[in-house]
Amino acid sequence: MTNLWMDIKHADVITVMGGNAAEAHPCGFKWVVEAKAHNNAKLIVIDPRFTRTASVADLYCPIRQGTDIAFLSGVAKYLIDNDKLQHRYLAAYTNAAFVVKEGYAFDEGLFSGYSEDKRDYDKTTWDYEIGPDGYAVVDETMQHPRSVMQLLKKHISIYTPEMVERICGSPKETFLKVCQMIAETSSPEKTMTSLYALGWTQHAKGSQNIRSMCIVQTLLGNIGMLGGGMNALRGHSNIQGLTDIGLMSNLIPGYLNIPIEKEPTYSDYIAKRQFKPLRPGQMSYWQNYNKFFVSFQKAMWGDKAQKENDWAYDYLPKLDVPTYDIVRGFELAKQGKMSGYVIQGFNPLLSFPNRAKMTEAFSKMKFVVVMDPLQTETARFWENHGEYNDVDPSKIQTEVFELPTTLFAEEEGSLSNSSRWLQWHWQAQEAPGECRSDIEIMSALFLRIRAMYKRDGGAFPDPIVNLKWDYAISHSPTAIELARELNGYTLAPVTDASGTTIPAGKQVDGFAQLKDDGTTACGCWIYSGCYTEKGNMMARRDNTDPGDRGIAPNWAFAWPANRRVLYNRASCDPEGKPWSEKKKLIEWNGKQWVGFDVPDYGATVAPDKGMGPFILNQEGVARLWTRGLMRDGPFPTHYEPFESPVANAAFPKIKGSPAARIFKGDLADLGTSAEFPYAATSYRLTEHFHSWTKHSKINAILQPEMFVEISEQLAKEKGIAKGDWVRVWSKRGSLKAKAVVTKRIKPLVCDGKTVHVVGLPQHWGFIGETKKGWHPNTLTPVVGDANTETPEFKAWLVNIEPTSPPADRQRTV
Ligand SMILES: Nc1nc2c(c(=O)[nH]1)N[C@H]1C(S)=C(S)[C@@H](COP(=O)(O)OP(=O)(O)OC[C@H]3O[C@@H](n4cnc5c(=O)[nH]c(N)nc54)[C@H](O)[C@@H]3O)O[C@H]1N2
Ligand SMILES: Nc1nc2c(c(=O)[nH]1)N[C@H]1C(S)=C(S)[C@@H](COP(=O)(O)OP(=O)(O)OC[C@H]3O[C@@H](n4cnc5c(=O)[nH]c(N)nc54)[C@H](O)[C@@H]3O)O[C@H]1N2
Ligand SMILES: [Mo]
Repeated sequence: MTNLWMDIKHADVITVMGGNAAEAHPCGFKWVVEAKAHNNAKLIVIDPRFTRTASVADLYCPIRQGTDIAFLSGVAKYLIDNDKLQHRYLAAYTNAAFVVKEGYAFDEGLFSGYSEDKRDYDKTTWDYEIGPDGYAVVDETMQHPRSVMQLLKKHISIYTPEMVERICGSPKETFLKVCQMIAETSSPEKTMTSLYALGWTQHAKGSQNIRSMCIVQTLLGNIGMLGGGMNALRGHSNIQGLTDIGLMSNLIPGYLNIPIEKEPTYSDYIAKRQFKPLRPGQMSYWQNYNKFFVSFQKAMWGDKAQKENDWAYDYLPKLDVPTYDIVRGFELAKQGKMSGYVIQGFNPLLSFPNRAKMTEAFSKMKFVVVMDPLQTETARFWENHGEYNDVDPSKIQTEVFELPTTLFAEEEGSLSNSSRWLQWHWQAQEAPGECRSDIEIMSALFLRIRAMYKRDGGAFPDPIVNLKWDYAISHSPTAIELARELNGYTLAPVTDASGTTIPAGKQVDGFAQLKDDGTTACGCWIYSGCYTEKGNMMARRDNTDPGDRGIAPNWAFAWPANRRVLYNRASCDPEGKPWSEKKKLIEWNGKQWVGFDVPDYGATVAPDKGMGPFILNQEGVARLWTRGLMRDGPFPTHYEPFESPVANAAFPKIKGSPAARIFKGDLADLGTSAEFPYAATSYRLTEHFHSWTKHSKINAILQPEMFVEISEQLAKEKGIAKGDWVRVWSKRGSLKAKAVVTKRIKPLVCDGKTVHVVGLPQHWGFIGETKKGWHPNTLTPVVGDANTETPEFKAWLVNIEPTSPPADRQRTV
């Protein structure tokens, strides 16, 4: 979230699109209810299904899954055509006036530089024109034909209300009502918050779905504002923490990156990351990258990371491909090139796409280690469960090790929530049986591996044998020890910007004190400030909220620097005065920035210095056009899902997202709308959490078995009655479930064709207290988002027919 949960209460308009917050975030959703009750806020829900969130909306608009870019580009066009823009914000805080380099082009759905063979772009032309002064060229009139504003107008010109209806199946009148409600917030006094989750991310163009709304929010001046922002409602209790800590093959904690093969030396690596300002007077905060990086290396390898060995740069792996993401991992396993998998809190046999492929991949591995407090289908992938898991164990040689772990309530530590708050929690009870915490298991594993390397040597044992591991009990580091390391500490006396000298061996106050000369260590720079000399900031529980801004600065710790609303400098006009007194977050008092939140800006940088509010960006402003930063284009473009019921009405030649990676076998596994005419999607229910609550009796009673939701119209066409057993199948697999025939799903008309939506909730498997059933991933295709590789779980094709119950569910008379 750019903003935070409590901030939603200040919104004037709330758009839930690409998520179902009432169902999946029922506790956080109370802030939506609060905004409706006390701020006269209007709730808009845009979803293929009439959801629990839609049931309390002021306006519900149906949409075909996978078409949000067309819809939101249509909204942006409406705002521009009807002059519903926050003009001063647009001119001062966005790149609307920047001039793009000659050579950049967009034609028939493709940007300049496309290579069909590589399914990738050469992005050389995706940049600004650079003037003789070394800075990006700006045309303040925004009239230059290559200014971002003119390019944007042209790019979205095709998304008329008629085109939106053709692509999305959203009735034109409802679409226009949505536009009008959203347009109200172009006033500096009014804000809209955008709440989204997987309905946007789980598409081959997931990141661009989000970008589309960023464009809308930027045109409206809603970023950095109270009750505004782009707010990703996160998944598992610590999934925000997972991304922050960089648990991805291409990341280092704090959104730094793992080097690539083409960066063999530290100087190659760092030259590409310490971005120089693109406008006079900008901050470009990533210029501090080296301080965060060197401090990270010191936290990892202590004395072994020295200036002389480039801070142990050689200890880091160098990627030969963009990522070793999970999709690639299972592809390699299927090809017999990945022989083992240590799985920690993950049940991929159910939660990853194309079950048949997953089973094949697991069957080819030598070993699988499952660390989990519960039994999972993944740990039992080799076991025959009749038609629910029809495998032959005698043909599977994979060795499976199950290591029982503790659950969050059995340990202390911190969880990072969607608001970027690091919240400490305390142990509630002792763990049962022989289970151990994840930390203890990983530590034991590490200590044994290190001992083997010390004993036997190897090609390059240095990164492992030299890892700094100085915890009081080496096989059991405590959560506090780890938190202190993430915060960072001094290794020698350090003088900060205010001239204060901090002695060696002290916790730093924040990332501003980190150095690139080896005198500080820090595990994750954005978490710096969470555990200082004052103690555990994450354990703070003072909910005092001056000015009722929803900020509560002394409750837990928010990254970065305990800042609650990102880009909050943009809540003031260029002179430093809040756009709206009612929505004041910070202001310039003549000497410094003061207010309810920690300023996201140089604390004493005066407004007349003209520094932009988006201080991490080289240009200091928000990007309507993203240069070469996205793999699939600087503007979002409507592409159909890889399996789609209709052709692309905007760019008929293009199938799927042109820059999304897809492996050969997975491409061959795609079906067509002739064989599989219905548009399927998958989603959650409040009563279950993924596949683990099926172990709990109460949840199993509340939602005992798998079902499939279809419209009354499709049910009639297919001769399916409420409660009948149906078979749903795709090119990749087949499952059985009971039919729920509902008014909540209605057929859509897209480009003159009736499209039926088939909905599959995703909480059942073959073990646990619930009835045996299938996960929708028996059916889903393997293709990921072009930028993140998140699988396209939300839009694929199926067929459906009435069927007989599974053998164990047949009634005997
Ligand atoms: N009770 C409960 N809560 C949970 C979870 C759980 O399992 N149970 N899981 C947690 C996790 S890990 C996550 S990531 C979050 C997910 O939170 P959400 O994303 O809110 O959950 P989903 O049910 O996947 O909802 C997606 C919604 O998007 C809609 N949708 C699908 N495709 C599209 C599309 O192309 N466009 C639009 N506009 N809408 C679309 C679906 O109809 C559905 O209503 O929930 C978290 N909360
Ligand atoms: N078709 C379809 N597929 C999807 C999605 C979708 O919307 N549609 N959503 C995707 C999303 S957003 C997500 S997040 C994934 C979820 O996919 P998974 O993460 O595979 O699903 P969970 O069932 O939540 O599995 C988490 C496991 O962690 C275990 N666990 C809990 N606490 C601990 C702990 O402290 N330590 C350890 N070691 N284990 C623990 C639980 O017992 C559980 O078995 O599914 C994805 N798959
Ligand atoms: Mo998730």
